[in-house]
Order: sequence, then C-alpha cells, then structure tokens
Amino acid sequence: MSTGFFGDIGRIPFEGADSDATLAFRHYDPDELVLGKRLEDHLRFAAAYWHSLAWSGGDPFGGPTLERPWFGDSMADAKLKADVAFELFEALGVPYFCFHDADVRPEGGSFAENTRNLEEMVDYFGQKMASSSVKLLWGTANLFSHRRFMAGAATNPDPDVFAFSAATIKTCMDATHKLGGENYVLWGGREGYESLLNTDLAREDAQAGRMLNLVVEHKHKIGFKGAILIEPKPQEPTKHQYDYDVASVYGFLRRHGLEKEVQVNIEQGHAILAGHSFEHEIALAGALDIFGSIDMNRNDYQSGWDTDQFPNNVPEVALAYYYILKAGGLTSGGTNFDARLRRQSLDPADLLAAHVGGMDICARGLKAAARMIEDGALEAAVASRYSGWDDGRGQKLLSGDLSLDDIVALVEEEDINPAPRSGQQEIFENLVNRYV
Ligand code: XLS
Ligand code: NI
Ligand code: NI
Repeated sequence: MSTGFFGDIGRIPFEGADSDATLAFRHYDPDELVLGKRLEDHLRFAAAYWHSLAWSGGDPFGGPTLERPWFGDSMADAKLKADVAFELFEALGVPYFCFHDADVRPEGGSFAENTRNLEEMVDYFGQKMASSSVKLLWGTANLFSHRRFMAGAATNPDPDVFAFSAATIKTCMDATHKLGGENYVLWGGREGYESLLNTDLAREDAQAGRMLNLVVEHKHKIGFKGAILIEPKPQEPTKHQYDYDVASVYGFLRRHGLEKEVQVNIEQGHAILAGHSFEHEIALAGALDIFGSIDMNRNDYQSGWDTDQFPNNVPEVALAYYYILKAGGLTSGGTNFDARLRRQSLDPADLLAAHVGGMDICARGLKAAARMIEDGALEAAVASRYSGWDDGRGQKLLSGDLSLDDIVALVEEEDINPAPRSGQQEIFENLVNRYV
C-alpha cells in the first residue's frame, strides 16, 4: 500500500523533448540505445538516501525547513522512510540507491544497538528490493556526524575511536554485501585536521592505511565482489582533508599497497573545491586505472562551498561522461545524485522534479559524449598531437636505453632544434561545441 507521500503518482513517463509536463522525462529514455547499449545501463542512476530522505533543510544559520512524516528516531519512522524511499526510486525509475548506516536506522546508545537497528533495516530493505527492481549501488558508514568522530575515525588520536569505527565499517560492509551492493564507499568524513599543532601526520597516515587494509582484507574474507571506493574531498568538514583529490588518494593507495584493490568515487563538487574540473579528476583516475564511480552533484560557483546541487549544465556533464566512456564507462560504478534540494523546495514534487531534471541533463550529456566518441575527431586530434611518440625517436626516448649522454649525442648528431607547433586550443574547444 502506498504511503501517499507523493500523492497517487506512478512511474514518471518519458515523453520526449516536446513535452510540457512538469514531471516527465524529455531526454532520458532508459531503453534508448547509445553506442549499442541501453541508456539505463550506461548511466546507472542512483538516488542518495541521506539527501533525499534524511536531510531536513538546515543550514549554518537556520534549522530544518523540510517537514517529513518520518522524521523521528523510532524503528517505525525508519520503516516509513524506507517505504517512501522505494516509492521515490520506483517513480523515478532509478535502478539503484545508496545509503549510510545513519541514514536508514535510528542512532542507538551503543555499537550493539546500532548494529541491531541496522540489521533490522537491512532485512526490511531486502524485502522491498525483492518486490521491486531497485538495487544497491553502494553502502557506506557515517563516521562523521556523531560527536565521537569529531577528531576523525581511522585518524583519531584515540585508538578506541579507531576500533569503534572499524567495527562499524564491518557491519556496513556486511549489510552492503547482504543486499547485493555493487560497491562499498569510504568518504573520509573527518579524516583530516583542523590544526596542525595538535596533529601527528605520520601516525594518522599509518592509521588510515591500516584501516583501508582491514577493509580490503574483510572484502576478500566475505567474498564481496564489488569495488571498494574512496571518495576524495579537499576540505569541509575539516579544513584539511587527507583524501584531497584523485592524485593524493592515488599516492595514499600506493603507499599502502592498495592501488590495485581500491578505486575512486569522484564527486563533481569535490573536484571543484580541490581546484580541478570534474573531467580532470575523471580523466586522471582513468589514466591511473582507478576510476570507479561518480557522485553527480555540482557546487554553486559563487558560494564556493559543497552545496550539493543537482546537475544542470549539459556541457560540463558531457565532458564528464566523455572521459568516463574513455575510461571504459561505468562498470560496477554508477551516477549517484549526492544532491539535495534547496531548503525552500518544500514539496514532494520538488524532490521528484530535481531528480527528473538531473537525469535528463545526464542523458543529454551522455548522448553528446557518445557522439564525440563515435565521431572520433577529438581523439584523433589528440593522437595526432602526440604522434611523434608512437615510433622511432619517441619510442627510443621512452625505452630506457638512452642515457642523458646518449641524448646529448643524439641532439648534436641530428641537429635537433624543435619548431614550436600550435596547441590549437580554440580549435579543440570549437570541436567540442559541435557535439554539445
Ligand atoms: C560529502 C560526501 C558524502 C559521501 C558519502 O561531502 O559527498 O556524501 O558521498 O559519505
Ligand atoms: Ni560531497
Ligand atoms: Ni559524495
């Protein structure tokens, strides 16, 4: 029986670009074939439980603005929230959802009570998933909201917090595994510092490395086939977060021998906070062979903070999907809307419209990216720019056979005196504009 939260809504239809309905898809037809694959299978959309169901609209100056009948801390509230969550997922036709333990279960007074509450909700989700086609993209542990985590989880100066966190991660990995989750995410919520003066960087790095190794060991122990993903972010909540960006995470993984075991979940807003573009982070992860999944939520460019807004800029999204397709596409990963409503958007219909708009934007971006791939002109132009490296001298320079002395001899012998060639940036930019 429906909760009635969204009225008597059914599945939101695809109506095509000319539709003038508020709640209809104009560009996202899950069955449309793009590069020989269904759009739904390319994009692998997921709704985020924390923003869509648990967030109440507060900001640093004001309290909750959103009123939801399930706000409360009983198991009955948690189950009503789950009922509405699945109505949302099914109305949107998103194949996946993502959650933190703290989004779905009431906070207990102890580890044991948290675990019991989580397990009861996992069983409840299991039933709901069995009677729908909704799957779990990823699960994660919230190791940042409760005050015990104020100085970090793995990187806390107190080993008891490390132990509590490790035990909590285990329960969340088990929950994810039980629900057939396709990834497990670690965002280092408060793994960073506020003041270097009270911080031992070397210890904190070693602690974080041990924690991630524990996670990977447990993954293999329970036979979890999904990917383990780290989500980089440079600041907020701590002023300096260790998982600053893809490059820092890669260095961390190498240092702890985990670069073949762990990939990244890249969030657009986090990339921007780190002073990068979203596509830079995706392309770098592709180049380092650690691309996993994305959180598709942008920041407000004027406010310069992690405002978690739904995407609405096709050219940006198109470039993101272009580099995703070049990195092999979304395999175990997906497009998670780690995005929330604006706090004045009070109505249930706003929640639906936000996702519908975001999904349409992603569909347009993916289709533009597919045209770029099919056409191949951009790729060919890049290849031609580097073609000197493909044979002869380029290969010899890379082979390791030449010393600096040898190279001096080569430059002198062949009188090498390179003539600068145009980088053609504007021509490349114009090329991209043909597709978006
Ligand atoms: C916060 C992060 C968080 C992760 C999951 O900024 O984006 O929502 O995606 O813990
Ligand atoms: Ni974020
Ligand atoms: Ni995120």
